Amino acid sequence: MSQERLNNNILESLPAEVIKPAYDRNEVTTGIVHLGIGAFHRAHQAWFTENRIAAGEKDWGIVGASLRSAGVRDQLVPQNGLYSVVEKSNAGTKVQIVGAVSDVLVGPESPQQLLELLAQESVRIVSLTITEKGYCHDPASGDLNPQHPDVIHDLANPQAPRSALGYIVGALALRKARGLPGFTVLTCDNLPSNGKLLGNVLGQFAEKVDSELAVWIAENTTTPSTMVDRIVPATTDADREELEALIGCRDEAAVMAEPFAQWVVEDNFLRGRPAWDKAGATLVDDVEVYELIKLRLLNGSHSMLAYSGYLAGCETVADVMAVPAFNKLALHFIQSEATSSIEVPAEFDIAAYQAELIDRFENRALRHRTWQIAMDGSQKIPQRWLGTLRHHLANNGPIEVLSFALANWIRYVSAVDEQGNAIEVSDPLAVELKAICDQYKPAGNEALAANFLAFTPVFGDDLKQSAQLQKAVVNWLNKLDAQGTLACVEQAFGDL
Ligand code: CS2
Repeated sequence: MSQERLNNNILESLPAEVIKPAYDRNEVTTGIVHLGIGAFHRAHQAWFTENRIAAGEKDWGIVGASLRSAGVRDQLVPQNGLYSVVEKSNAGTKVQIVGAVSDVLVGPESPQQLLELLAQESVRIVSLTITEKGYCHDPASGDLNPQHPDVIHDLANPQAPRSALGYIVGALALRKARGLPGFTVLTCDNLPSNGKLLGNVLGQFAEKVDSELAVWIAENTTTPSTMVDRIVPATTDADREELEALIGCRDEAAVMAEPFAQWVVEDNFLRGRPAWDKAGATLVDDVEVYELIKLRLLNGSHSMLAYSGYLAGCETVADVMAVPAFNKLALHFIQSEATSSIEVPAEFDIAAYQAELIDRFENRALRHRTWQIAMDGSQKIPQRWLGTLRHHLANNGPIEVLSFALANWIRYVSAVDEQGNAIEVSDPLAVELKAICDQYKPAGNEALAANFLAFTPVFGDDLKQSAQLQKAVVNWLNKLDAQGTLACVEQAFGDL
């Protein structure tokens, strides 16, 4: 039998070692609306903000919104918005209850209410974790995809949008009409130059609504770039049960996270911000190099390990890292291909960063599924792998691991694993990618690689022209066919 749900009234009775809000939650007002209130936001931006609210910055409370399902609202609202951030590592477990989120709206249920909330004057920051595909852009070019079903829908139905862009532009139109100031739109997704990309698609979307509004938006919003980093696997029922035993109440909205958390933010806010720098974030003039390092080293190796690890039968990243050949492969990729594609500033301790990454991937207390990271490859791979590849192709650099990674991705999106079992591929372009595999695999790996690399939404127009890349991918596809991923990794990287 489950015990009572976490809520305001039982905070006092929680075990002493649990960190909890020590401020009066009734005094907090809403300064931030967050679109896409999933586990990552709760363990990252909301957790940094909690620190500032606790320090007395009470006008930066958060109201969250889900643009798809009611799941998070149903988890959080019965708990008065309270949830646990459970830090897990080999050193142990630490629980903190976060009180920064006061309410959650569900866009599809009440679009008008969400538009009105976003138009509220006290709201000065609208932050986003809507995943890569939420930007309705073409991943290869970074431009708005005018054929995106949500873009078409939102332009036709501005009162009941589906996309974050539709909500933001709709709310800014209301603010303009009411003579209210704009707001800062803060993207917290793993995209390159994410603030610029957001500003670009926002401007292109607004232009389609009304060009005068587009000008007003350009003048009355800022879109700072951010680099966000914390490993936050999807919470499982087993996690919730373990937590219940620890804190003596049920928390449906708990999030599991590693102790590490990093947030680098371009300090370009229109109407102020919480002093996140005092909570451990780094406020800078230019985020790009931090973003590049993180996307290419962490996310790049994550995706590489996710596809190959999944095919090798490993359920979690820690399982992959427990295979010695994979562990060597990860370190080799991080130290060579990924790092050498970037001009790392002299003051950045890259060796420490690389070593820490390996430790983080090896964290056995977290169950970060390879399948979870493998999701949405078409939206992730351009910024995680292809910038690195383009750099090396242009400079005669190494492409061994990334061509291996691409071959594994091709195998993965063919949707059948090495044992002949179906893979549940979750990707907005899954159908198109599988169709390429089905059509060209029978003609052999050369035809497969050539046509795969010619898929412009991911690869643009240039990569198909590289005979070197194509040859390397074909070579790996042949090896994967002959040996399977695990034996292939052991043979190719086991002696590194
Ligand atoms: C992961 C990221 O799911 C994924 O694709 O690579 O969510 C990763 O865990 C975070 O970016 C870490 O900050």
